[in-house]
Amino acid sequence: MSKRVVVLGGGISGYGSAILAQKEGFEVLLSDSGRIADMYKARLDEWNVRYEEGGHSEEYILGADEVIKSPGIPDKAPIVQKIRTKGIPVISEMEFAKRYSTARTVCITGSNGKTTTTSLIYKILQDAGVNVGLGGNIGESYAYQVATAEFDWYVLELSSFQLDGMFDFGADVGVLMNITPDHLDRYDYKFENYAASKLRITQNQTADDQFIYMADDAVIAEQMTQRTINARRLPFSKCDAQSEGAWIDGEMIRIKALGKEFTIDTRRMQIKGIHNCYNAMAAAMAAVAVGVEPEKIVASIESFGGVEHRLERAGVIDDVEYINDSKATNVDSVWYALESMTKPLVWIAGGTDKGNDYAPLVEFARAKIHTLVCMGLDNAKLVESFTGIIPNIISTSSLDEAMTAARNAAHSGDAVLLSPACASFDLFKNYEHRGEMFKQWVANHQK
Ligand code: UMA
Ligand code: ADP
Repeated sequence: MSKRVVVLGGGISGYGSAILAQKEGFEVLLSDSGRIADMYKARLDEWNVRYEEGGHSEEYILGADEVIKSPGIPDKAPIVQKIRTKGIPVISEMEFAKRYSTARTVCITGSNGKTTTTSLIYKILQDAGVNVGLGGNIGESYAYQVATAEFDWYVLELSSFQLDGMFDFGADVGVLMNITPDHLDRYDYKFENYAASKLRITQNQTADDQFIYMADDAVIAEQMTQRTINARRLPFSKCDAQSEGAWIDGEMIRIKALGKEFTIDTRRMQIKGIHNCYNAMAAAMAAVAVGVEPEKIVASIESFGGVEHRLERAGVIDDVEYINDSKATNVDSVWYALESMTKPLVWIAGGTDKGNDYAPLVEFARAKIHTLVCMGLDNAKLVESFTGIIPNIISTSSLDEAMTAARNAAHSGDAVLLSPACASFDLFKNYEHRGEMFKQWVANHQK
């Protein structure tokens, strides 16, 4: 009798896992408590995968040998609790798919900068002609690609939710960008649990692997003292010259890793701000680890234009620049946005608060922002946090209202920055929708 594999969740993670499980000859059921998108159903049908929607058939599921859980389904979900009580192993798409792939992996995690760094590494490898796939918390399902494509390398963006379901997976090249508070609702509101989840990026790494990490991050440093790191360490830092690693020296990034030494002129990079220097340092070292030549790495980094909704230039109206940073959904990402700004600012922020502490932003707010436009259904916390710090605070409850207020408050030579520090679910479907609406408004008001 073949092993019974149940896939929980029929989104992009689940449909790919179910198809791979079917291909590998398991008895498969994909079970979704809600609706499965038609696009995924069509592919499941193509592969004759059995699926159910609108509920989980408990009895069948509790007879599974292994469960592949989609990352968005919390451990608190009743079905997951029952599965765990029965002692059935629960793994993630990444753990499952890696078993059937011989491709090597560059895996990127962290609280902020994952998508930018993952995209940059992918671009460098593609530009260099490496046969590389992209997956994880970005793009197409990794498991679906393992079932249908042949790559030599994968660049995988990993969320903590995916890492939590990874046990035997070992990254050939692991990258840890930073650890700052986020998603605490999934970690019993314990920051140490979330931090420990991120450090799973190092598990099963051997001396032949590389671990690239941010050396300026105190939480990472502390976590590293608590576990054995077998991989070769390649730290990156904004200030410390490393015996092996990457650091910033004036306008130059210096890389000294795995026998290669080279520099990147930050003035030639299109992505701006210290955070993007961190992203470039991490990406450059990951590419060295894959075997790309330094000149190619430098050229690809210089031509990288960044990712949509991350400090993206949306346009200019009346000599005021509009910048879309809708993906900044936590305080740390806004800190880096403000750090990188050189013009006087009108700052649009707000949305669904995730328990934010705005104290780290106070100094930049005082120095750089003359107007805060709060955009959300409940703006009380933002207003309270910045009263007496930002001279002009305006409360609004729609994008149109917020944009009009921002435009009226901005002077020639200023910038209007949407960098919300909050999730978007009060007024928008998601952060992409918020960013699109912002850009649309700017486009509609440009002459
Ligand atoms: N569902 C159940 N039972 C439940 C709860 C939900 O069956 O009890 C079903 C829903 O009805 C839905 C499906 O589960 O059909 C959704 O699963 P999912 O939330 O895991 O979403 P996917 O579409 O499979 O996408 C997931 C990641 N989503 C989350 O972690 C929330 C994607 O990351 C990831 O790209 C994808 O797997 C591939 O691995 C997105 C994300 O927002 C980009 N990530 C978070 C972030 O970046 O902050 C972590
Ligand atoms: P993630 O995938 O981890 O959410 P993104 O690359 O999508 O990361 O960036 C999310 C937000 O964080 C954006 O507002 C971006 O400008 C900011 N950001 C990008 N890189 C970093 C970094 N290294 N440190 C802090 N913030 C960053």
